[in-house]
Amino acid sequence: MVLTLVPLPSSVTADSGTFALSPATRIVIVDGADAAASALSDLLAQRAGLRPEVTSDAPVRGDIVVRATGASDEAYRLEVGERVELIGSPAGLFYGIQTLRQLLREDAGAWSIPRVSIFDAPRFAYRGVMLDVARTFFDVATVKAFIDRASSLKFNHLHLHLTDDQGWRLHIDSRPLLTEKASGTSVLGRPGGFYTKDDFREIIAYAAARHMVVVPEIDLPGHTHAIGLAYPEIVEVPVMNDMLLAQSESLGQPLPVAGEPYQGWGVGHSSVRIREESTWEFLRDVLREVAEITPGPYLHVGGDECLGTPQADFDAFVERITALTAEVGKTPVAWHEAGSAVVAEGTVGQFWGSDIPTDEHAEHARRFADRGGSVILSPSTRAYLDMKYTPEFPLGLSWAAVIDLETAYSWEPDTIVPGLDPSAVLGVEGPLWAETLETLDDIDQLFFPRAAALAEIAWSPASAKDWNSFRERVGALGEVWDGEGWGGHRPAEIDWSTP
Ligand code: TNX
Repeated sequence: MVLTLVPLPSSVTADSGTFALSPATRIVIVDGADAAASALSDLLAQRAGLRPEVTSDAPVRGDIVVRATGASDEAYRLEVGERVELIGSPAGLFYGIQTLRQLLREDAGAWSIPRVSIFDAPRFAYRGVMLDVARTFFDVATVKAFIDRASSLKFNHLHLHLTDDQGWRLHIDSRPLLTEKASGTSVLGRPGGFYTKDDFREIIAYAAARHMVVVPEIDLPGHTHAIGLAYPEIVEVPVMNDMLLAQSESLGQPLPVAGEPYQGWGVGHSSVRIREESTWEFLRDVLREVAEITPGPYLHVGGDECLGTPQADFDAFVERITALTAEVGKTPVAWHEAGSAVVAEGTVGQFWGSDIPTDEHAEHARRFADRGGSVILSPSTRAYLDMKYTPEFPLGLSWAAVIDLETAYSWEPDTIVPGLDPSAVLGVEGPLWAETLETLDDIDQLFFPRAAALAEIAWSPASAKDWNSFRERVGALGEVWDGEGWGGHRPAEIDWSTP
């Protein structure tokens, strides 16, 4: 029998037989595993129509026991036999429940779980996905739905790309014009929007309950056209580049005009005024407020695609903005270009070059490790969730690559950047840029099943990676995702019928 698990656990043994669920099945809480018990009860209600009694009585045969260890790691143990025993830290119990979500099976109206013995813990500490809410604004409900999907695959960081040329999406009390004047539109005439601080706190709490840490990004010093709609005195006039002009021409998209909302998707034309002290007053206010409402350790400050910015200005900016981020109490994260500068000690670099990097990209990525930081791998030719699956796929872009499922699966984070010590690899992240996305269904189309490939790279031991095994296991997950009401693409290279 194929165990339909993605990501594959670090150790799993399948026994014969099943554990049958029935209206008499109880959930027994041991040592304060209340949150896990209620998450499990919700899962069984939603998927199997059962509402098990939750109790702290002594467990008996036929019960599902959830036991909290109080550890702070992400490991869990799951034994399914005459009863079910799930043991772990709070995060571990949550991941054990995601494993159960994938194991639950229905046969002629009866629900069961195959007998298994699992010990599981992740390979990487940082397992991220990114949603671009700047190019297309997605409301709180959609972000929560995205968190549901990502956390089910054991991702533990949600990077929100909150600002870009097309819009500013988070309210800042000290700079109220940002959301008043610079959030009204998205790319290509789509509606805009923004999160109030309460909205943002709601997203953070929803993510935290699913063991995901929110990483807010304020993209600087480029990708800042929208700031000019609110505070024109701190941004430069747009600087055109050949790629932008060619793209605008071939796609029939508008070019940026200072002081007007930008609705094209070409990049590299905007910058804040790097040498103005009023810019730094603005940045201090913004970063302080973002840090204040962000419980997680990271604050992403961008650094990508500053095509019109002189190198010396860019480097000076990066040095100062990463220092400022540390000053407001957060670990800075920046796209790998920022490695050209002397980043603050401990800054995390996010590599988005090709899986066969140019010497310059690799050099920039290594600089973060030289400064005591680490690197998140998001090679755009493998991990970008916004690339098309096939040249004809209706959604997504293809500037980096066309990424079918096998391409998304078949890469190894430790060896992407030559000369980078594997101990400096913090983890991986799949960015989902939103130039071509309008709805949750569009998000699902690009997310499922490729995010499952990335999840296995992020979580499972490198030695367990096997395309044929993955292919079989992911095929069986189509039914699970359907059962959750999650859509997605079902590429023909996979057999989606249940074994
Ligand atoms: C490159 S990746 C970008 C984004 C675009 C994306 C589209 C990176 C750091 N910058 O501005 O949205 O390509 O795939």
